[in-house]
Amino acid sequence: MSGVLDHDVDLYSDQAAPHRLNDLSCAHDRKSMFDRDGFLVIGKAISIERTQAAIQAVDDLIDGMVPDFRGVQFEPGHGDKSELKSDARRRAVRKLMRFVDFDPRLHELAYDTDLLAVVSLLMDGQQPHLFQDMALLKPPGGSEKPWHQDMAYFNVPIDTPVIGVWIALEDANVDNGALRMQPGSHLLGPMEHFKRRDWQICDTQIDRGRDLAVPLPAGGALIWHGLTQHGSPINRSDQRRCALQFHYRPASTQETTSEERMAIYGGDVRGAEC
Ligand SMILES: O=C(O)CCC(=O)C(=O)O
Repeated sequence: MSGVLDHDVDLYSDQAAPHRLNDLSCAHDRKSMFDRDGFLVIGKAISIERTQAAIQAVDDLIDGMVPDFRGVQFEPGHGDKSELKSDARRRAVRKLMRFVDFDPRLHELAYDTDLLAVVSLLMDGQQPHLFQDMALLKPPGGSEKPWHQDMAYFNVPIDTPVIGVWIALEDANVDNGALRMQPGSHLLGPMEHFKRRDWQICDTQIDRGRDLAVPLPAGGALIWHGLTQHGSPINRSDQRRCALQFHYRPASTQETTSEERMAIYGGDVRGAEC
């Protein structure tokens, strides 16, 4: 659950990450940077035309143009969602879930061969399998996504090289909720998570002031390791910040259980303080 609750101002820094690769082809000789930092920033991952087509696809799904699609989630508040007119509805949506089989424009981005080649490289040559797709819209006033590790959400063995790919469809900047990353934090291993403002790392466990913001132009991408600590603050601007997020794991991965996952990540389960 995500709420409208505010967060400490110094929980997220505005200092921008220093390294940005031009395009996906540049990632091929930057695996050592990924292994060190736990993420790579790509200035231009997809063309303007494909970016605009993807935004249109997202807005079509929000507008109900695909009748069988049920994956729309709203920000808290906004009253009766069925009463919202198109523009207000687009500005009230928090996320879309599981859309790749409902729109070919989004499907082709998730299975883009240049992107999958980079993902495979970061998995040491294993074959990537897409197992989660989301659009994260962060409208004006949209909620924080507190600090977390994606691995705390997935029932996979702890050493699985899960790779997250986040593609900005609209410009992301420090005011509208660009992602924040803790460089090198994947090397610290799994962190206990707690149900607080969301399923998250305890605020007191965050190394404040060490994190880097990742502003991106539309069409840019951020690619990270499943253990890299990351989050995004509330959108304090009047601009929406729409992004696609895909998660890949090796095709050979054997699923574990929620109990096994909670034994590793479940802070409350173990009676830990937060
Ligand atoms: O897009 C965002 O603001 C947060 C995305 C994220 O960190 C996640 O869903 O794992």
